[in-house]
Amino acid sequence: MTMLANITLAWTMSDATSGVSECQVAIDSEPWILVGLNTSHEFAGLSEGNHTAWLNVTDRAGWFALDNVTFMVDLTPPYAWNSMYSIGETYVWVSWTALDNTSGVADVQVQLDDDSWISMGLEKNNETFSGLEDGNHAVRIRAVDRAGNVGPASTLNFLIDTAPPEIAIVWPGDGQVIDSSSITVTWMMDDALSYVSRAEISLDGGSFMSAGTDESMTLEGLEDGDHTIRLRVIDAMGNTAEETVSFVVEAEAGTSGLVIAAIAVIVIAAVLVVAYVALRRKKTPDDGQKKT
Ligand SMILES: [Ca+2]
Ligand SMILES: [Ca+2]
Repeated sequence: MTMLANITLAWTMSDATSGVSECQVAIDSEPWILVGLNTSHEFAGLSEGNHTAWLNVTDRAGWFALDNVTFMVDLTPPYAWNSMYSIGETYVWVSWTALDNTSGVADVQVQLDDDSWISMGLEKNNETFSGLEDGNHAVRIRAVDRAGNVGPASTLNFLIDTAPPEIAIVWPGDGQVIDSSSITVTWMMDDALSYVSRAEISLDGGSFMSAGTDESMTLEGLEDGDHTIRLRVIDAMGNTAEETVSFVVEAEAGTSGLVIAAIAVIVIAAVLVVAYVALRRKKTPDDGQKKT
């Protein structure tokens, strides 16, 4: 669909001696149109591009004066788009490119969230918005052409997240005594603004082992004694939360308990045997006396 415009040509005229007789107007190379003593005329259906409007004013003596004006019809809005961006901890940096194939770009305007549009002119092609609060934000960029047409906005949606994830170690409890050399550490984690990227576990100051997005990790071969586990959870923006839990492993204590019980049984059995032998020894002399 070809877009067309209606343009009104307006003028002033005077003739000090005989007075104006009549006016004629023309557009580009079209024929002259008689318009009497009117001082304006609308040219309908002009296509986009450059045009020249002509005015010919004749006085009663037959003298005439010519004038013309050249102008452009621009009905196509310009375009602006976000070409690059960078999102920092509490800021966003955006750059843009703007284009208008008809009259040319006159201004680029930028808007943060619901703030007012800011004119950037043609000198700048980037802007930084800093001090942004946590949450979702949007930067919109649009261009205005020399005819005043406002182009569509190009929108960059982004998230600012400076809050660490929420975490809690569920197992083991702090100070807990565990009778096994194997332990499954479990925890809960969540991130309100972005998402949890990964969890890591360190045992007794050792290097962190990634648990991915799991909420548990089994550690085996723990020696008896005090142990410390550090849980580190990292969100999508690199914010980190840490929690530490200390516990005691007494895996060997259970076995020694059994050994003590076994020894106790043996001792009791030995005592019974000794008692039985003693009883028999008491009886034997009597039997012997009876026999002799
Ligand atoms: Ca345009
Ligand atoms: Ca977060």
